[in-house]
Amino acid sequence: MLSNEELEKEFQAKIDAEIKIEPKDWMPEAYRKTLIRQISQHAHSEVVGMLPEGNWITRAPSLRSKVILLAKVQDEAGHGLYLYSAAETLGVDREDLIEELHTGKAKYSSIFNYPTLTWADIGAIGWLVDGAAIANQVMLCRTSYGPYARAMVRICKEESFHQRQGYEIMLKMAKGTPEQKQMAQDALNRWWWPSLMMFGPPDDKSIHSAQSLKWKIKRQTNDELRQEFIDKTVKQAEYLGLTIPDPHLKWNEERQHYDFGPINWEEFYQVINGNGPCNRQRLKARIKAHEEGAWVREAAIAYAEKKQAKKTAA
Ligand code: BYC
Repeated sequence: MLSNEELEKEFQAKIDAEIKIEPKDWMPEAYRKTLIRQISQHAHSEVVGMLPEGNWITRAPSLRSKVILLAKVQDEAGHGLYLYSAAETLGVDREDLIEELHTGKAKYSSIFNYPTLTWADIGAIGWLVDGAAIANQVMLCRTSYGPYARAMVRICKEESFHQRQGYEIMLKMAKGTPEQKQMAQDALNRWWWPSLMMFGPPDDKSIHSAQSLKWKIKRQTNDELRQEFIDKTVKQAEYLGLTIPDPHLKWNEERQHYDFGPINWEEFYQVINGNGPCNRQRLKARIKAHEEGAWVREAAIAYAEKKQAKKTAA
């Protein structure tokens, strides 16, 4: 029988050799815990993320835009389901994870605590929020835990469609009437900085990064991904004829990256600690939906049990 130390050595060797870790493989308890934390937070983000966009389904400006938005919001629910299922392979119960969200113990992405004030916000979410999500999630398609990596492949394909949906709205508004262009600019002004915060605290303040990089749960740091996102998005804003609300934004020839201004980390910590503009509203809406959906879960379980009983009797 191998000692814990030997098991850990074998585990790290597997990671270093790019062999995926699967649910029944031995893994350090801290690896399991980190994954449960990250995957469940990710699942919660997908589900809470339906709220700011769902707010605009009944007010979409055309049948076409309504159908597309409806499909996008449904995709987010699907992402939540793949991710809760991936978390369950680590030996946790979905109900317990949801309970942690509802009691405020578990985090979800800071970005969904901001309000969607106009239709242009739906464009900005697709363009910037889904754009930032893709930057982060492409890396996660190569994460070391098999079920998480496989879920991410499908999620990324759908997120690319979401990003296009948002950019199309922004393009239409930015090239529309002066009022429409102003709405697009206003949405960019409000969503730009919170989108940069999605990547998490700066590397020297990120408590989990070093270990997660060693275990290849993460493949790039928060700051690397944030920079990649900025570099890519500046050109897209230029094409739209919109101005990114950062007077310090400037191409740095030496670094071959854009320099950017200071991020308000005080605001970020306020938001992730429950004090953002919409935290209470979001949790209230999720709890209400969960309570009102109890009969659906009970009916699904009763149906499955009935089917199983029939099978056993046959
Ligand atoms: N918001 O040590 P760090 C979507 C927390 S949904 C809230 O760097 P880590 C979409 C962090 O959890 C996109 N909390 O952590 C859906 C930690 O606190 P705890 C969601 C944040 O894990 C619908 C503490 O700060 N994407 O795309 O190494 C519609 C220290 O941070 C945030 C994912 O969830 C934040 N922004 O790195 C449209 C991706 N940032 O847990 C779109 C998966 C940090 O110790 N997650 N914190 O209490 C990840 O890749 C990583 O967890 C993060 C953070 C990069 C987010």
